[in-house]
Amino acid sequence: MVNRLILVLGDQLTPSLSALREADCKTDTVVMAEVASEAEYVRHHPKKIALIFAAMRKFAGQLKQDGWNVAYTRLDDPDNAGSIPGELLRRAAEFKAQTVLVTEPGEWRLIEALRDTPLDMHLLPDDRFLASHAEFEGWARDRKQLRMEYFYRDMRRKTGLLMEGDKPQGGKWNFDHDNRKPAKADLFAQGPLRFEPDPVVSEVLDLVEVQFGENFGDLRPFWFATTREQALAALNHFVTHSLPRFGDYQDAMLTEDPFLYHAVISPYLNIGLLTPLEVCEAAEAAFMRGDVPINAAEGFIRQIIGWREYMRGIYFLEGPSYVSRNALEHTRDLPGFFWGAKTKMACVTAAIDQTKKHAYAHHIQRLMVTGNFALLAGIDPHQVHEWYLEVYADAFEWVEAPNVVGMSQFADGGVIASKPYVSSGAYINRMSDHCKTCAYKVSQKTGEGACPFNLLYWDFLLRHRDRFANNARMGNMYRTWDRMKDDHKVQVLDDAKVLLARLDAGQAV
Ligand code: FAD
Ligand code: DLZ
Ligand code: SF4
Repeated sequence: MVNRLILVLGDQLTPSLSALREADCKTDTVVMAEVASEAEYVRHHPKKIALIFAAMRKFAGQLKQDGWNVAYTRLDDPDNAGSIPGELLRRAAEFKAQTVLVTEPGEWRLIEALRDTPLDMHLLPDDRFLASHAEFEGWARDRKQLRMEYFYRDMRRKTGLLMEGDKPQGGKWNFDHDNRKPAKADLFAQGPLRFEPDPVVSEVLDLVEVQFGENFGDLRPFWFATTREQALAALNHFVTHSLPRFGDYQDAMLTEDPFLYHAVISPYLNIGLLTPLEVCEAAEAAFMRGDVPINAAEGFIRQIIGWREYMRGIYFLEGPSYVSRNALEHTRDLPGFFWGAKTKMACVTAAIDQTKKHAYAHHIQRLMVTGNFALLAGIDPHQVHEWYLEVYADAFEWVEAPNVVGMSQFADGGVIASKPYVSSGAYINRMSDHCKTCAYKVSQKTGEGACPFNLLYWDFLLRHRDRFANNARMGNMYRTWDRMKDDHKVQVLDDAKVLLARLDAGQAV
């Protein structure tokens, strides 16, 4: 009998993982390792590291109870080789094994590192996702534009979710039109289910505090789910309390409420504690019972079988160079306020404070506040990419990079987005309560107190006029600009220049 190692990574904590399905618990050894190379290749938020280590330890414990041989390496183990390939080589020598089974990692960096080892490496498809690489490639082939909406419809047909025969429930594929309600200050949402640290979590928190306490982000209070049972309870809590209003307030932002009606399950989905299909089935069942309206159920399911799958498809289709794209040739450094330095912009302060506290910000904050600012200001997209990869508990490259490099920064030149996601302060004012307390005035278009988003919006559009002027979805913006008085235009662009110069000089904006 050949001894085999079964590698299970920190974001592969799913009992039905393809590598575990292929393995034999009587003869194979599962290898799991907390390693410096994964924890340090970017400076992850301490909460993200704690989530992964605690969930890994508990998953390993469960595997042992289920009868598996598990070789688990803790970060502070003196024999720890410091990297996944290093740990595999060490365990291969220990167990006299040459063959490794592993479910394909979600990052090119690690796929390449595994392929480079001298071991007999078998990479199995990650079938926790609905669409295989071949299926996505087949869908993308011969299409001029890779728009998510059409991919999503195929996934609805494939899964049968919210389908009546071959027709979508409610007569429409997409109910987004009903999902644009702005935030009201008295909006009351329960927020996510929180879990008290148990001894395993507490031990991990102490380790992370010592090893990664200097990284950006608050380690405590820590309340994430770290087992499948807890994650299922968090999902159930969301479906009961928040899903009914998820659709209505999906794009809303409130200074005092980071979570609103969002699910806060992406960290659990992305490390494997939940599977996408079971999450969608829970939402569909709530709709069928009459507990949630169609716009909520459809909107939520679209995020998962549509956007989430589509992003992964793009990441693997476009290849390892995708993360380095910079179609708009943006080179400015990321301003210090992304790391907590002071900014007078109330919307940015709220998004970054919440990120620091919770390793979480919801989609519109990521896209229309921090992402929008970085794009308008012309920040180097690679720095933006690394920031997002570091600060969010749900950030793994297969999903983070297409969202940041593609959707948010347009650095892929339009593979994902048909136009850049940019807006002036008016959008943020409509969807949030931030502008009421801001040092800047959202209604002011020029001068000292003008909202920076108002100034940078036009500066961005003018900088890139050659590229975007003929984009059918952007013509209106340029026509609005062309109708403005010349002296106003000069003032806007001069004020934007001053603002960018202050940013470059490291002054508070
Ligand atoms: P909800 O709003 O409740 O949505 C439900 C689920 O839908 C999420 O849990 C998630 O699994 C899925 N989903 C929604 N939108 C997307 C999307 N655009 N791409 C993929 N899945 C989606 N999501 C990540 O999981 N990891 C990331 O690193 C990440 N980086 C992002 C960076 C930027 C610039 C932007 C604009 C979006 C990013 N997203 C990322 C997508 C989205 O912001 C998060 O999935 C969402 O905020 C997670 O919180 P939630 O569980 O409360 O989501
Ligand atoms: C993100 C992460 C961290 C911080 N630490 C570990 C670790 O110590 N061991 C491990 O197996 N995985 C870790 N991960 C998750 C990997 O980085 C992840 O598998 C790859 O980025 C591919 O998605
Ligand atoms: Fe943000 Fe501008 Fe509103 Fe201030 S005024 S909160 S900077 S959009």
